[in-house]
Amino acid sequence: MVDYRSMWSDLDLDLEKHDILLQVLPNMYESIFLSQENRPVAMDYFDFAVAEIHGQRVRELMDHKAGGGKVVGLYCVFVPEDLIMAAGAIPVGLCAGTQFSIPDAEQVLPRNTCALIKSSFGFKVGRTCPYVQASDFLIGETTCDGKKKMYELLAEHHPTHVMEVPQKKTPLGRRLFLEELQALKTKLETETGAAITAETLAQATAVIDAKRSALRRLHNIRKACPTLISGLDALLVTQVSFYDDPVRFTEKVNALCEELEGRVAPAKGVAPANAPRILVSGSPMALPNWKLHQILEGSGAVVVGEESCTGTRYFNNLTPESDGTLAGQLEAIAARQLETHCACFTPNDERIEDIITLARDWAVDGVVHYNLQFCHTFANEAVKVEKALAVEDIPLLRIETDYGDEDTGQLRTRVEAFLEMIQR
Ligand code: BJ8
Repeated sequence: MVDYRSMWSDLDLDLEKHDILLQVLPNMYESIFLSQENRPVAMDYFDFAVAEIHGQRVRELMDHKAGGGKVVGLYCVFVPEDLIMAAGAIPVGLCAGTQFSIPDAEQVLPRNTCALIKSSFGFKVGRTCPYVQASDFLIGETTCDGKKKMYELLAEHHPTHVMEVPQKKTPLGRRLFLEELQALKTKLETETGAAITAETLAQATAVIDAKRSALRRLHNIRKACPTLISGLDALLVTQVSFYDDPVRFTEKVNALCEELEGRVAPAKGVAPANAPRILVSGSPMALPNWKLHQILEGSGAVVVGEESCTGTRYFNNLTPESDGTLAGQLEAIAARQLETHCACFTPNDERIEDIITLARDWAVDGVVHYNLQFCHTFANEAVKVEKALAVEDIPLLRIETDYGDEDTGQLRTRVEAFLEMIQR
């Protein structure tokens, strides 16, 4: 086994606390993922990517830095990875999905803040995430109020650039976003010393589109009945996409898809054909947040899709054709990013249409609306989701939770009652 301690020490991690985190993860992973039956062999790579999450991938980032490259940390899918890559930097989506980092955050942030915000902030102030430590700077965004105020505090601990995301997709909002991308381009060029050109940007966009296409391919495979891959595994693949090398990742997802496509004819599923099919919709599930999927699939359902930023909102949109100039490419990227139907927008009716389309096309028996506690945007939008699904006669279960275990028993009881109601 490779010893990464000196690398972690160079990154100024709190080694004692970090050891505790590393002790918890393998057991948790083994009981949730490795115990699943009929798993595709190609999931081996993703198991490896998680096992080495604080090891090999961080080493790759450090090697890149040693060669003069930069690493840029992000918290939201509105930040375009391809623009960062076009400047020769590596983008990494930062961890924000565990209770482990929350006590550190609560020393500073109000307790009644969404768990995702607290978890990401806690990783920085507790010095337990090698990715944030390896990042030369962070890019925040003005999506929800909690996040944008947290970034002000985060900037006291780590260089942070905040880009403005409009609240409405009006012509004015679109112009603002395009200007924000131009400002981000300038920032990236200043930090990296590299010029972003039409060529470097086209190459980077092609890499990101290929990654998204592979994830879309996997998502489409989940239409099959019986289901060929568990929701837990599919969610894990999307979570890994935020920090892994994009070219290698795309290859591995396509290999997984090939294996799964070979399982269609023999109908080699991971659950019985009559298992209730669930679409999860709502707040993102940042690594290692597997709580809801674990409860749903542990209760006999299969999750066949995630309408979330760790799901379709991340990979559904490819970059529209541009005229090939740098200005035209930036416009295309802005258009792509603004197709993200996040609850931070008003109105955001496209998201409701997305949920209904997914529910129909993936033949789901019910939708579970997942809301992180204290996330007001998704909580309020859930009212509209509920009304729209009632009109379509699609059963809905609304869940509000955080990263703790205290409500697991209660959630399981509610999930089991829901599954009984929708049982085929
Ligand atoms: S594009 S969903 S990744 S902002 S859950 S922190 S909204 S209080 S995460 Fe998000 Fe970008 Fe939107 Fe997607 Fe705030 Fe809500 Fe917490 Fe949230």
